Amino acid sequence: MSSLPTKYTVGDYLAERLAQIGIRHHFVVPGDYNLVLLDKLQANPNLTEVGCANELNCSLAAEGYARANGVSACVVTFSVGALSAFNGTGSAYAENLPLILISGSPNTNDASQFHLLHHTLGTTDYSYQLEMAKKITCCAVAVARAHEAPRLIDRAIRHALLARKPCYIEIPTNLSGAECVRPGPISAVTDPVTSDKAALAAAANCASEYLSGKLKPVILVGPKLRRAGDGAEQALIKLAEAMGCAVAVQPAAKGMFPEDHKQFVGIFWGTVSTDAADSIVHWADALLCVGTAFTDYSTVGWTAMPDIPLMAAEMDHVTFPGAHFSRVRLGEFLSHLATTVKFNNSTMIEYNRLKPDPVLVRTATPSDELTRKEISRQIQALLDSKTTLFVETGDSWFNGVQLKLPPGALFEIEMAWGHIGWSIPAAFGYALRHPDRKIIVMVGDGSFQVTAQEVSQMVRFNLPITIVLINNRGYTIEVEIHDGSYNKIKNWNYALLVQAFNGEDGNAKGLTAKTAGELQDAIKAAEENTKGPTLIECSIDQDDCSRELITWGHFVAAANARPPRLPGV
Ligand code: DPX
Ligand code: MG
Repeated sequence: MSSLPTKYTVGDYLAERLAQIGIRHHFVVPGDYNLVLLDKLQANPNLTEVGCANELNCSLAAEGYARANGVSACVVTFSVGALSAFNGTGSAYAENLPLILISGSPNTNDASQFHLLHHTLGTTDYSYQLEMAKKITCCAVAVARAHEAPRLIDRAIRHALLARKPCYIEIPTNLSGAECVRPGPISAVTDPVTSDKAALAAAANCASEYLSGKLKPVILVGPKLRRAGDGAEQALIKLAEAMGCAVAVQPAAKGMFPEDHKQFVGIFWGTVSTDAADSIVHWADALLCVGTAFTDYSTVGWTAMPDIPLMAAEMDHVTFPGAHFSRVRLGEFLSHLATTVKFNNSTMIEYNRLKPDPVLVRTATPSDELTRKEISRQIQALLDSKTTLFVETGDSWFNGVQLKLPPGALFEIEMAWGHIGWSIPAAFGYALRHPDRKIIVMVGDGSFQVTAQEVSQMVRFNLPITIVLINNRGYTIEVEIHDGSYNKIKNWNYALLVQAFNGEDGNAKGLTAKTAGELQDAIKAAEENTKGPTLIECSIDQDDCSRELITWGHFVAAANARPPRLPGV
């Protein structure tokens, strides 16, 4: 094993910083602009290189790794690589994940000599990639001289860690091996910004006062709660118990408040909510929104946007009706508020009166044709405290959101960016960091076709991920929003395809299920396959989709179709 260098280069500097912030795997696709850099990263004993099939998948694998690890790195070549990796970088931005996108770039002499170069636009201005990266990262830097690398690398990484957003670092091909100083203390990059004490106390007092003047408070949890880190999830449980009120959770935050907690009242997703969460959210006279994200999708085409003034506790500030406090960290705010707030369980009392009875789920007989409901019933039985469930854009969102998470089970969804195909590379990246977890992916046929190659990395790394592929022969969610012949796709033999990825030494299994009994057998086989991924192709009727998807689709379609508003009208 190589050891840390005595003489540092730009590449060594970057490698050491990545290792120091807790990155153990870096995702790469090689190209001649980044090869020396890849050698330097490889030489660091604390980093493991993970090659991906293409840069889109590479960036999405890093996105998934950041979900598991808190931060990740994706290393690509100039333009032909980076422009594809921008997609996963966009996801990391929308989903609040610090992904460090690193791109090799042309030799520093080429721009001034007006050379035309391969992999570029065929003009002699090579700044375009940096300019593009600025729009989709919180900090984009291009190293132009080796002595500037430490300052620029540290600045980009620190910004990403603080903002929970991606950053971009561009390193010319002739600078990765150029000498530079060794890294200084890592605390200069990683030390968090703590709350301003006065602002924190004022925010907590203001919130307690506001809440004490209300009769029906509800907490609504959003996806930025987990992204905030700093113990925010645990602090929220303490706050909820101090308040005693109902706690509803947005779909993208499923699992961020324990579903077995007695104050959990379901997933608030407007008319497609679970457990009637919407009836209690819309009854509230104060809504404490913790890291929430209100989008057209999460508000069901704006039909479920709460119409009372909102109290918003964000990752680094809080805003109430009539007040705003900057530099207040979410975890600290929730902990502080838990000590000052008054107990008021009126919304829990009401919720317990109106909550629906548990739905009785019918168990299919083995010979019954497979249905969406039966797939959900069987997946539900698989979930345990070690499970992480990935749900892909499509009906898998709705089917997944309705499952009950046992304590310890985790849930991953990419609802803000919504890139079909995300779940395969993201689950792969996540699994490398959490090989101990039981990873299940619910994915549709259309989504699978986008990034199917990354199953081959699951094979390469012997990861026993279970992929439940729901084959409804097309883009069903799009059918519900707006139908057309473009929503039909070419059918594949998915089970055979994943076995093709085995080459001569892999352990992937591909199985098909057309009946309830076949699915049961396939799940058993998947559990026995501990040395590689198992894909179960579940064939269901084209029209077998959730009531929730249809309802949601109608409202989203209506929101999409609003005519342009004329100025002044
Ligand atoms: C598209 C979507 O088969 O799932 O359950 O059949 O809908 P369902 P599939 O995986 O199909 C997905 C399909 C085409 N969305 O219905 S959700 C538009 C879209 C997107 N991302 C990208 N391109 C297009 N979400 C990268
Ligand atoms: Mg489909």
